[in-house]
Amino acid sequence: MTGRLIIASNRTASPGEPKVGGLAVAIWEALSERGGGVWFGWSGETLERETRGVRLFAEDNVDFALADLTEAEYEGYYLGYANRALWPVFHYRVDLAHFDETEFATYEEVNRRFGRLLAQFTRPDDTVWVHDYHFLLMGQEMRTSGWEGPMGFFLHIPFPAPEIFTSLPQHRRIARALCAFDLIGFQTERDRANFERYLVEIDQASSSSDGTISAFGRTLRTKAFPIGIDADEIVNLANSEEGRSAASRLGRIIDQRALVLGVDRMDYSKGLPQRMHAFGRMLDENEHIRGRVSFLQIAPPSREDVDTYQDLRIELDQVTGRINGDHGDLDWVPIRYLARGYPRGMLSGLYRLARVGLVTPLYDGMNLVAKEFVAAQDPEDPGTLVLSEFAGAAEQLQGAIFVNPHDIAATADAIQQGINMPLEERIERWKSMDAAVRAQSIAWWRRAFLDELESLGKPAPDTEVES
Ligand code: ADQ
Repeated sequence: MTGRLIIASNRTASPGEPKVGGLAVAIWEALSERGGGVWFGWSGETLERETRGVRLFAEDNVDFALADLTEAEYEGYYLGYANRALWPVFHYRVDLAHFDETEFATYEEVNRRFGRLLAQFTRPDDTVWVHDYHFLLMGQEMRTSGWEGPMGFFLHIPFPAPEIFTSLPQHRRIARALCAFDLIGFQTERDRANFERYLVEIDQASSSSDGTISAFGRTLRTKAFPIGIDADEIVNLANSEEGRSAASRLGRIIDQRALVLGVDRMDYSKGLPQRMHAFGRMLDENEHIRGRVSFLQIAPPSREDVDTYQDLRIELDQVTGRINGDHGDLDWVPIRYLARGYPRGMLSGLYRLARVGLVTPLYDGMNLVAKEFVAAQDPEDPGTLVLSEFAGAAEQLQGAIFVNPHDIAATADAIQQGINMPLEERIERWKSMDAAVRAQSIAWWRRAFLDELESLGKPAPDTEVES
């Protein structure tokens, strides 16, 4: 392909600043590699009433095109429909979902406005790649604005079973809009199959074994592209001055105790209270382990303007206090819980120090922490990974100790198994996981998606989408 790559994601990297984090680097490299491109998204700024259109910044051969949101848009589109309806439903938490027609109307309006803005930047030979649940309607808006070229979408979060997806009052509207894309990428085969089943069972679509689906008057391809990491980057970070000094700082505090480590955004999908209860239960049941193990949970608060997230913070404070009060001693605090983020170098050093990585989301699209934990290990003395069977990463990391995170007793056993696992078994399991992490890296992910999209060619001109 010769044309430019046009990427749309709700948040972009900051123009002119180092690109930090796997996804930001992957997108940046994809754009740079093409010799030119546009990265379009929300500027991160909210203005009281009027927005300022799109602001352009050039960095090397990439143009950043950033649009503001009004405060009402931020409330209805971002905090509202995206994070109070789509996020919980797509993570199987219909009980936490808040369905509000006016929030959906704002979500639709922002997708429309952003779709039109983005369509202005396209040239006929470009390729468009839209990311994530903030922009589910954008493809259709782009088609309505006249864009006929190749256009793909990648969903970073799970796609739920049709029985759950249909709880969204606007499920059909969303599915129809998604079918405006030529290729939809999912994290796992499980997600892809859920989407296909929804279209076939609810909307009488027809599908074939290669993931091609015909629905709403369009033919599109669906496929799983599990997102990955740059394993060598994590190895270098773990061995960097920053990584080593973080490990030695913590090492001094925990002394000779085995480190159990959790690193997550503070989100109810990550299963944090359940994980702490499981750790408490493991201490209850294993008197000999008390005083010999230390659990560090790093969880910076996110989306603090959404009530459910404030409730989670309160719950975590209580659970940790309770377990530490019950089990702690003069010279031992069982759980260290830090409600703040740390630089990637420090995290990588801590991953390497840990005996057990605890990654137990109740549901998760992929979970890159699981992969980063694996990559950071010392090949001669690797830690073990306790992994939720409901994380997308479970499809690839077969060497993990799998748990159902709702099963507190089984998770407690798994933590204990991780602490006590003999070196030989740890090495064997780690090798298989490291090979999987390296086989489907972040570079593989972006190339695989774009190769697939571009192999589909331009859609026929008569493939209009009904609105
Ligand atoms: P997230 O829900 O944010 O991402 P995850 O994939 O675990 O979840 O983390 C993304 C990145 O944030 C990782 O690189 C990690 O190092 C970093 N991070 C997490 N916790 C941190 C902490 N406490 N301090 C500092 N950094 C931290 C969404 C989906 C996932 C999917 C990703 C990518 O929910 O399922 O894997 O997108 O597609």
